[in-house]
Amino acid sequence: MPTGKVLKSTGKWYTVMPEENRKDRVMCQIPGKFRLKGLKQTNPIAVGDVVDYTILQDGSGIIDDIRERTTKISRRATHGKKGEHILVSNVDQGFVVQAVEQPRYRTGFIDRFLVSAEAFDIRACIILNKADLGTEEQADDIASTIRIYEQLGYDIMLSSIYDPESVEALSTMMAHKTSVFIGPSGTGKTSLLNAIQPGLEHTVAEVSSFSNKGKHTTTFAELIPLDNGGFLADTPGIREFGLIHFEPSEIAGYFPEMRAVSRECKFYNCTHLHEPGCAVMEAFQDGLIAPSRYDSYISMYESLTDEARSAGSRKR
Ligand SMILES: Nc1nc2c(ncn2[C@@H]2O[C@H](COP(=O)(O)OP(=O)(O)OP(=O)(O)O)[C@@H](O)[C@H]2O)c(=O)[nH]1
Ligand SMILES: [Mg+2]
Ligand SMILES: [Zn+2]
Repeated sequence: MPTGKVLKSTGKWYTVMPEENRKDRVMCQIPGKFRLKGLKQTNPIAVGDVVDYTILQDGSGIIDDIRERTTKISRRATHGKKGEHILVSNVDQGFVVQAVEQPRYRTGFIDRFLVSAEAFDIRACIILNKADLGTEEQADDIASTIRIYEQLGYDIMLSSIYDPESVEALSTMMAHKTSVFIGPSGTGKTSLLNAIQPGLEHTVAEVSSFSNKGKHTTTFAELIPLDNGGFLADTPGIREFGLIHFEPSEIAGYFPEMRAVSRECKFYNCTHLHEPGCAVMEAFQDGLIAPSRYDSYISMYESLTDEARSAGSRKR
């Protein structure tokens, strides 16, 4: 039975790349049993999945089995649907793509992504794209943002589709690895993909039609085989990275700068929000934790407790 990688899913059809031929594509469908199996997920088969399939007489395929995922990046399902939505599976590294301007980067988005990447055990990198749009007055702000993440051990880089060196640096980081771009609409994910892999010419928004609200240009996640031996998944823009499967008490453990100091808190179940003898709040006051990071922690903690509360009241 042939094995392949799911590159794209458009509802009914899955585009599968056979393991032995990166140039070939087989259009596959899934039998109903997968829909049942994937009850907790809005998508039973995700981009990046490795599947076994059978070729039918008309040349299309039927997916028979799915290999265990080594990693996955999921976020909360949107549009009022329950459960998780797997953005991509079997990835080595996730790039959170933000823009210097249009739309201006938000550290809250970056931090939610980093927490998820820590939890999913995926290497995380941060891209600040559209560096060419940076103004003099922003320079300090950008430099201090870069410093915050570098000190925490994350890779963070400025890029621009008009700066070939930055594109080359990204491409080098992706060689022989599976990577994914995640970020708000309009930050330039597809543009960077097109720059990394010339000849693709995937649709990007026209500069004139692009508003800061973000018009979604990419509508399906797609995994692209790169000439450098890697794979890169382009995904549709998302406004917020919805956290999944977290207890509020777990969050601090996914903030590297809070993880170590929180052991010194007076109370073992310290929330680091108001308790006396809290080592995290002390570190924050001493300037060892960046205000933007502590803000992100509070915001994530509160959104998860709100959620737990409303889930509890639904049950009653
Ligand atoms: N100045 C500048 N503009 C850029 C850069 N990268 C992308 N753009 C522009 O930003 C707009 C949006 O780019 P896209 O690549 O479509 O953005 P996206 O992140 O794929 O958006 P969605 O598919 O909606 O999630 C386009 O008009 C691009 O030309 C850059 O480095 N500098
Ligand atoms: Mg796009
Ligand atoms: Zn504490």
